[in-house]
Amino acid sequence: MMDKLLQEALEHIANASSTATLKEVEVSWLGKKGRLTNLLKELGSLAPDERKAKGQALNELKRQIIEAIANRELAVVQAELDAQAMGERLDPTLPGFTPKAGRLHPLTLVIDSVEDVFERMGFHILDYPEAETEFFNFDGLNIPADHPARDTQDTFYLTDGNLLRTHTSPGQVRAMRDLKPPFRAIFPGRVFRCEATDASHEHTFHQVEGLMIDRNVSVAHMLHSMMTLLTGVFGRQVQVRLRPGFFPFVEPGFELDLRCMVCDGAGCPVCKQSGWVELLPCGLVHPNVIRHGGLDPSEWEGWAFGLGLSRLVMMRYQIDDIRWLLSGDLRFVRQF
Ligand code: FA5
Repeated sequence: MMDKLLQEALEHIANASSTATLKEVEVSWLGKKGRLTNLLKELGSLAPDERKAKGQALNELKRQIIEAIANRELAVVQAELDAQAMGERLDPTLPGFTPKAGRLHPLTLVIDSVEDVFERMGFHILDYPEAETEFFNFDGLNIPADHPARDTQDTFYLTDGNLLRTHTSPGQVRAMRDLKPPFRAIFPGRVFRCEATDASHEHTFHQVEGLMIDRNVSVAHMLHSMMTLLTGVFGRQVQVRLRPGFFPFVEPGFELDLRCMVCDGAGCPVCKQSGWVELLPCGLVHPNVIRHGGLDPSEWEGWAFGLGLSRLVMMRYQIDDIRWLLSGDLRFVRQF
C-alpha cells in the first residue's frame, strides 16, 4: 500500500510544472486535510503493534514526499526564471533615466552672494533666533514700550511672552555681547510682521543686518560697505539715493533707496509708482544700544544697516511681486 501511495505522490509531483501547482500538490498530501495527514490521524484508532509499524511506514513516506517536492521545486523555479529571462529583452539603445536636477532658490542665491562679498571684507556671518525676547527686539534697541516705533512694526506675539522678531536688528545687541570688539558681522535671516501684503510687502520676509563696531567708524565707511555689497550682487554700478531716516537705534539714520529695476524707474506697483525702492536703512549705532550690548559708548562706536533682502532679490531678478518668493511654486523656482 505504501508503495502505491508513494508512486502516486511522485507522479503528482513530477506532473507539477509551476510553483503554484506544486504548492497545490503539497497541500493535497501534506496540508491539514491532506491525504497523508489523514492517514497519520487514523493511527490513533489502531492497536499499539499495528500503530507502530504503520506509523513508521507513514513517516518514511512523508519524508520521501517532502524530499521529492523540494527537488521538484528547484527544477520548477529554475524553469520559471529561464522563461522570464527569455521573455525580457534588453534594448541598449533606449535613453537612460536623467535625474532631475534641483535648483537653488533665488533667495539662497542672493544670500550666498551677499555673504561672499562680506566674507571677503572680513565680516563674521552669524545666525540669531527667529523667536526673540521683547528686550532684544525692542528695548535693547532703544525702543521702550510706549515708543511709537513699536507700532510701525506690527508684531506677532507668542503665547510664552516672546515674539517673532520683526527685524534682524536684535542681533546687534546679541553680537556685541557675543563678540569681542572691534568686530564686523552680518546676520541674515527671516523676519515676521503682522501686516497686509502687496507687491512689495510680505508678512514673512528676509533681511540681512550688517554691524561694525570699532573705535572710530564713519558714515563714509558704512556707505562704502553698502555700495560694495550692491556692486557685488549686481555685478555693476547701481543707482541709489540717500535720504535721512529715523530709527531709534541709530543716530544719525539714513534710508538708502535703489532705482527700481522692475520698471527701470518709470513707476510700477513694486515701487509704488515712485521709481525708487526702500532697500537699505542704516546709521550710526545709538550709544544706548552700545550700552545694552555691554560696551562703553565713550570707547566704542558702530554703524549698522538692515538690508531688505527679499526686495534685493526682486531687484536682482526683476520679480514683480514679492509673494512669489515664498509661494512654494516650482514654476517660479525653476526659472533661476
Ligand atoms: C528695519 O527693519 C530696521 N531694523 C533697519 C535698520 C537696521 C535701520 C539697522 C538702521 C540700522 P524697516 O522696517 O524699514 O527697518 O525695514 C528694513 C527693510 O526691510 C526695508 O527697507 C525694506 O526693504 C524691507 N521691508 C520692510 N518691510 C517689509 C515687508 N513687509 N516685506 C518685505 N520687505 C520689507
